[in-house]
Amino acid sequence: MQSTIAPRKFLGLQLSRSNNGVLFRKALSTTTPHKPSTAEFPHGALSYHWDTTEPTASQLVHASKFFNLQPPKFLWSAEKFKTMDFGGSPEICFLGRSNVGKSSLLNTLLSKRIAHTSSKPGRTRLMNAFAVGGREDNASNRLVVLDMPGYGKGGRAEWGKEVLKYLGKRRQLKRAFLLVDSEHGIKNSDKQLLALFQEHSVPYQIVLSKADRIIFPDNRKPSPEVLALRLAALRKTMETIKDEVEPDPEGDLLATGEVIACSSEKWVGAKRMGIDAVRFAMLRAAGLELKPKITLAKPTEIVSFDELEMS
Ligand SMILES: Nc1nc2c(ncn2[C@@H]2O[C@H](COP(=O)(O)OP(=O)(O)O)[C@@H](O)[C@H]2O)c(=O)[nH]1
Ligand SMILES: [Mg+2]
Repeated sequence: MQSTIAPRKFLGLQLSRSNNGVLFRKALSTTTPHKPSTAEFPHGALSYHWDTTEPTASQLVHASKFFNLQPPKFLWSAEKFKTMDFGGSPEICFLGRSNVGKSSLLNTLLSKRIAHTSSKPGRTRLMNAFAVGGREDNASNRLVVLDMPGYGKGGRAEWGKEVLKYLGKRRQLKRAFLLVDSEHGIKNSDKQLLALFQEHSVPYQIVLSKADRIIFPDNRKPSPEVLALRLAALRKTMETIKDEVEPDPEGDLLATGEVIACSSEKWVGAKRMGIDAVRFAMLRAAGLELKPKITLAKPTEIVSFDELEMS
């Protein structure tokens, strides 16, 4: 590798002298990809909680460690519900239209390119299961995550049948995560799936994918005003989704009262957009999240009303 000393800038060119004294030049990119620091980016604005508590900083750190302590394990692939392996660990699955970013998100969440991704819709044809956390000999602290075939363009009806059986019958399933494109919102095919969740009493949650396309569409640092406008647009999408999944606030609710926007591709400082928040939501769905310590109040003597000394 060519090491350099004392680079100088001149007319948009970076002049550098290599170790052997030869001058070479590099064009200075005028479109340097923007890498905003964590401090300047309001990560919390990527989530909208109307019926859940926001995770604390230590819960997010715990979630990140849970997913990174050891590599995820591929468990099984199944085309048919009846050929799926049984297992005792809680399960969550990712569903959504073809190309919405399910497999990419899974790879990012699991910190490994373990699920197959493609720019062509309909490439995930099987239900694929991966294990996160836990140990070989102790599956109790383990989460099983499923990547599912997509529907819509590129999806196939017969896979849909098996996915439906899974949704209706799988006891280990704790929550289905429905991935919706941040730019396009909920489509008709998503609505059909929402109706199926209701029909089969499947708890679910919406996650918005590809949020980088809304927040950093040109991959450059926006001014604080522009960033605020883009975050407001994202918030509006999340509020619309709330209305779509929760038409009757008094009804029998299967929807988790939160939406998280994330990106599988965009780093903001040392973090990817929304990824730890999604990890936390997955753990909370399975009851594996870091629980806040509850400090009990000191027992106090209960005095009946009659015994109260009135002054
Ligand atoms: N900009 C952007 N593109 C993404 C993101 N996630 C996935 N993609 C792209 O979307 C396409 C489909 O992704 P994939 O994960 O295979 O979608 P799936 O069919 O739902 O599993 C691929 O070309 C990905 O590179 C994201 O967070 N941001
Ligand atoms: Mg896929």
